[in-house]
Parts: sequence; structure tokens; C-alpha cells
Amino acid sequence: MSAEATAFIAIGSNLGNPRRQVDRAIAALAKLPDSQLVAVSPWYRSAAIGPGEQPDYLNGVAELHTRLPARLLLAALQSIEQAQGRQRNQRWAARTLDLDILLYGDQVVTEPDLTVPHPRLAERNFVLYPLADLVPTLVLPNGTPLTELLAKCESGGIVRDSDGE
Ligand code: A4P
Ligand code: MG
Repeated sequence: MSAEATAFIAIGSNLGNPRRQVDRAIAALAKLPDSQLVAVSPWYRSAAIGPGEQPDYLNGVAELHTRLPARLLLAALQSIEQAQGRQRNQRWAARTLDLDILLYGDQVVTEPDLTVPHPRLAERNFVLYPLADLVPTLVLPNGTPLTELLAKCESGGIVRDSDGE
């Protein structure tokens, strides 16, 4: 059994009733083996970054305590996406559910199919805001405080979702 790690999971949806999708995703995360769902951030709405015309996204972050190694956690997240009808076609296409590993303790992973911390974490307000709601004092494995990334990121185009409180 591996040691327990604190993992932060980005949750995003812009298809198939995002509110319902993210609620189902939270219920599924709460049932992951060898893991405990300890917190869920508030939800945020933002315009989609990606090709073509797409509906707005609903985004949030979940905090897990888990003994699943990062790669098994990724596989488990992908099965939750599949169970919620995720189609993989074009990159950044609209999707019912996207679950990404933002951070896995202090681990740095650079493998072909898994990069942790998530490579686009630093530039995305829809990830930084909910992460900061959970752990305002968070410091990334490379020593950068989350507050520094927040100060630099674009603050426009994102709103707290009032139904998600
Ligand atoms: N992968 C590598 N590292 C990770 C990680 N840390 N967590 C690999 C999860 N997966 C990771 O992902 C492609 C591959 O990334 C996986 O097979 C996995 O092995 P995917 O979910 O199939 O495809 P994707 O999500 O379209 O690609 P990508 O590049 O991960 O997209 P992003 O960066 O996640 O962006 N706009 C708004 N407003 N809100 C959003 O949430 N999300 C995206 C997706 C684009 N625009 C958005 C949002
Ligand atoms: Mg993804």
C-alpha cells in the first residue's frame, strides 16, 4: 500500500447539463477506492477556451486524500469520464466531463500520458480560483506560491456560479 497523498482534481463540464455532470462526478469521486474526498470548491462559470463555438464551462476543484498511485488515480478518473459519456475527439472540444490531476502531493511526473503538476494550471483562472478557495496558502512543488500565480492570471471572464453554493 502506498503512502497517502493529497491530490487536487480539476473538474470541468460544458455539455449535457454541466451542473448535473459535476454533481455526479463528485459522487463518483467520493466512492474511489483507497481514497477520501475531503473538500469540494465553489463552482465557477467561464467561457470555453477551445475551438469553435462552445457552451460555457462549469469548473471546480476537489481535494482527495488517496493511497492510489498517480497513474491508477488517472485511470480511475478516466473511467468516471467514460461512465459520464465523455467522447474523445478533437483536443479542447466540448465535453460532458473532464477530470484532470492538478497536483499529487509534491510529486512531479513527466511521462507521455501523465504530467503533474498539470501543465496549464498556472495560466487558468478557472483552476487557480477554486484551488485558492480550498488552500489559499498552497505552494507548488517548484516552490511557487499559488498567490503569485493568482496575482498574474487574467481575472476577467469568470464568475462564481450562484446555484453552486
Ligand atoms: N494527461 C497528462 N497529464 C494529465 C493530468 N495531470 N491529468 C493526459 C489528466 N490527464 C492528463 O486529456 C488528454 C490526455 O492528457 C489524457 O489521455 C491523459 O493521458 P483529455 O482529457 O483526453 O483531452 P483534453 O482535456 O481535450 O486535453 P488537454 O490537453 O488535457 O486539455 P486541458 O488542458 O485539460 O483543457 N475552458 C474552460 N473555460 N474550462 C475548462 O475546464 N478545459 C479544457 C481542456 C479546454 N478549455 C476549457 C476547459
Ligand atoms: Mg483532461
